[in-house]
Amino acid sequence: MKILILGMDGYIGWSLALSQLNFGNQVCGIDNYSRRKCVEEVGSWSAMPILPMSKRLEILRKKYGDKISFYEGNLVDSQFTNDIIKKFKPDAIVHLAEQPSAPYSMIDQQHCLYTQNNNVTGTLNVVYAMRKHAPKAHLVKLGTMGEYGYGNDIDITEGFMEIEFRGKKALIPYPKMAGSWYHWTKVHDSNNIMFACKLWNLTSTDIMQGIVYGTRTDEISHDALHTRFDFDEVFGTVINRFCAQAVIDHPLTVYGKGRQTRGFLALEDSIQCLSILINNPPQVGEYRVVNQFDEQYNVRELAEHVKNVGNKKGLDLEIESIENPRVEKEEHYYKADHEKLKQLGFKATRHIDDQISMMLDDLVQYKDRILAKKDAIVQVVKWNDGIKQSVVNPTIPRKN
Ligand code: USQ
Repeated sequence: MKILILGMDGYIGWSLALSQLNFGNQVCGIDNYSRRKCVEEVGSWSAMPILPMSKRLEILRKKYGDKISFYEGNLVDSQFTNDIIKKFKPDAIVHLAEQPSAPYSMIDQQHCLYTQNNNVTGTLNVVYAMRKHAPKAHLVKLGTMGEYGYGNDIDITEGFMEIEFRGKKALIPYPKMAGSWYHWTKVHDSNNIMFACKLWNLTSTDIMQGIVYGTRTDEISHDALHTRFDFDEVFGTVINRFCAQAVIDHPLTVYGKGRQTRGFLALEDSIQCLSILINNPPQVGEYRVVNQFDEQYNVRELAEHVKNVGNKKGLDLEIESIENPRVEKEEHYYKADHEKLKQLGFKATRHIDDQISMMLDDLVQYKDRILAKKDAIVQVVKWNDGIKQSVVNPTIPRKN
């Protein structure tokens, strides 16, 4: 198969490229290196050094020859997006090329606008280019579990739900109640892709993915193949941050009560899910939604896992509850379906404690690099500048 990976230089994009090449597929990657630049902007870097793309490609070409190609460019440039899709004629387009950080989108108006424009315009350019040059391709789009929001009083279904209203039944998209400007971009993308499928008979899988963690996949067999690993306040995600904090004896930073519950997935298993979806496209013209995560934990439980695994390695770790810089529920009901991938054959292969153990072993080798950017660990992005929250959700009308 011909697989176009949008965002090949990223955490998941690079790991996916290695795996798809290993399967014998032809891979074309694109990236504008915005992740490297944005992480630098917030004063950090990847804990494990990653090679520049030119060197990454040298390594891949030695093993896979012309099965790998790469173009630097930006999806917001519609000409570029058109040209790539026209030239490569992909069977599947895996779209990972978005600004992925909620805190980054919350820094200020400029960062909000950048995130919204980059993500929404980029995706619209992709569907327009598909319509023109690859209408039969399968768009595998990375959305997020955060599109549904956290703190729903009812279970979360996979994309659509049945309702009965005033005596009639209907299947409707599950309500979206995202919690950051970034998460809202994914909602806008979902709506736009659903509409494009209806309008032009395009085929897409929209993946509501949970939080991915880990330092490696099976294909990352030596240091030169490392994927990036962020631990700063803005781009690092919670388990990865806790592991990086652990190896430098920094207290594990639990925001608020720490009862925020999320779905989690090891990097290796995220790649497994993407491969399953690529190999099992939906019907032509279908807009399919899958919830992609393995297990759910709250943030405090995760900190306990990292602490316990760390203790066994002789690390004396402290869990610190700090003021929550975000506007989010710190305790809530959470139950989300995640059956479709299992029906397609997904089986989790990684246990969280084994992964944490491996991450600690990997990261300890780069302790000096994490220490060098220690200041970037502390949270400074405040989501609402301290504006007090109303007890009643202001977006829901009060009853008189
Ligand atoms: N948190 C802490 N301490 C920290 C960092 C985070 O308690 O040091 C808490 C946050 O307050 C939040 C939870 O951990 O309640 C998750 O935060 P996160 O930074 O790990 O993840 P999030 O901002 O939700 O975003 C990440 C990815 C995003 C993806 C999303 C999936 O950056 O691209 O869409 O996870 S999900 O969370 O399911 O929406």
